[in-house]
Amino acid sequence: MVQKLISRLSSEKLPAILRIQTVALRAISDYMEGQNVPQIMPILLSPITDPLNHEVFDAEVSYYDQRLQLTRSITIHKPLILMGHLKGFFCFSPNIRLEKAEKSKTGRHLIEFTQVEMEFKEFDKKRFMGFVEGLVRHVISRVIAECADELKLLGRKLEIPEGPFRTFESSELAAVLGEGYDDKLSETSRQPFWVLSLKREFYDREDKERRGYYHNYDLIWPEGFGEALSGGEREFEYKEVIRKMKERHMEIEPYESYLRILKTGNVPRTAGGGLGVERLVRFLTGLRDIDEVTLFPRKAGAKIEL
Ligand code: ASN
Repeated sequence: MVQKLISRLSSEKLPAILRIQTVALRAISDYMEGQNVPQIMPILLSPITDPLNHEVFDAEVSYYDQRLQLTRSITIHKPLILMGHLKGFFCFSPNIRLEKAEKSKTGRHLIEFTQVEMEFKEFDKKRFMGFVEGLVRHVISRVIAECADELKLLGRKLEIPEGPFRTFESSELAAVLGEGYDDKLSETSRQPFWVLSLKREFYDREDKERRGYYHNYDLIWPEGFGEALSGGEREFEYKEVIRKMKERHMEIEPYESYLRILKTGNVPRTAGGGLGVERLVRFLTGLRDIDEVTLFPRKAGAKIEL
């Protein structure tokens, strides 16, 4: 096992991967700054975190008489940050998700990863999707321009995707392709695409006139690289949030402060999402397994040695 770690850290691919990652992260920061979007620091501990729409093991710590969770995402916190004068923000947000071992098969699930969290006041899904398409095109064009040697070493050919990206309704894809429709379509696609309206966590907005329709989206990488980003317009009304929490049989008590803030009516309508950094690097480098872009193994189910 130690030998494997040694060869992994000595691989000639590593400097190339890290150079591409460095250029990509700088391109993200530049794009945000160009659009006047400030950066916030991560939120790592909170009594509440993303319930997610799949099961993971708890990652909790005790602090005096409190139980704090290591954040699985900061999605719940994001709209609250926009209660005042801030119009939007982004964050390189590290997350812990103690995934079940079966997730290792997807090639894109880590138990420790970083996502680019973004959230904007007065954005609807269309505006957010346009913003993200600009971001993706900017990042890819920077990597093509600045990392020719590294891409060559990795045998990776990248193209700047044309916009606007195609959009598909999840229900239509499911009817044609069945389970795993996003991965199946990703395999045969040459360009990133969006999947709309997925039944997900309580915080994504459900249409009041059309129950069961969610104003959310996933961005999917092409060439079989699968999910890149998920996000949505948010539920910002107390009544809707509480209804959806009950529908999902969630324990309400830990969310008390959050709910009290919603009840004041100060939380604005927002839209946002989170773009996986390691998934982005995996796509840019063309490496098939997400495990190849991290320094130490952090794959679902992996034994953590160092
Ligand atoms: N951060 C994502 C969002 O903004 C969701 C997630 O990480 N589960 O919607």
